[in-house]
Amino acid sequence: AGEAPYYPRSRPNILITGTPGTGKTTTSEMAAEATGLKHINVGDLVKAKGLHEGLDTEYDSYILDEDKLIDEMEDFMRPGGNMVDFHTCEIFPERWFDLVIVLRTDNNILYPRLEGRGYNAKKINENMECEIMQVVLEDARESYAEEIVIELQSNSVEQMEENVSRIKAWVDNWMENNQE
Ligand code: DAT
Repeated sequence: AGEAPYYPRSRPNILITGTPGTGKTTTSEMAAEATGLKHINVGDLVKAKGLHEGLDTEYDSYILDEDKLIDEMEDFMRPGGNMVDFHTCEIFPERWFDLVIVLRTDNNILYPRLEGRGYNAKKINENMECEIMQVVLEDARESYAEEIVIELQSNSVEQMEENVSRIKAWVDNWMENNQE
């Protein structure tokens, strides 16, 4: 297969990833509002457009059709300007993203968040283990250039606000450095 062509972007694409419950959707919505980038909730997109192969009843989650998802996203990712929110990061083409944020939450804070969502015990345990083993962080470091992957703590509202400010500052800086 040939190398994918590189398209210069007028605005950056940011990936907000992390274990479920770490605050991706809340942070992405606030950061999208602050930066003018578009919040793309990939889980919602998968459901709305049927980009899956049905429900995994054991974990009560959809089985992704990755090829369909990438095809669906390519057109709006190419020009940039997206704040992409998803718990998995290694399925996307590396060239899509200018910044990858991995949100992290302490065990004693994450557990009640997941319980509060009404997840079954199996799903809670699976997600707790994912966070403890830093699965998403390691996947991000394997899938993207080291210098674009940033780990941010997301335990409190104060930290979330700080994270949004950092993302906003990063976008402002990118825009300044990427003007034609
Ligand atoms: P995710 O999209 O990663 O699954 P979410 O944004 O839906 O997570 O957040 C899950 C719940 O936890 C939601 O009720 C908001 C709350 N929450 C998330 N991040 C938080 C933070 N940094 N401080 C306090 N509450 C937070």
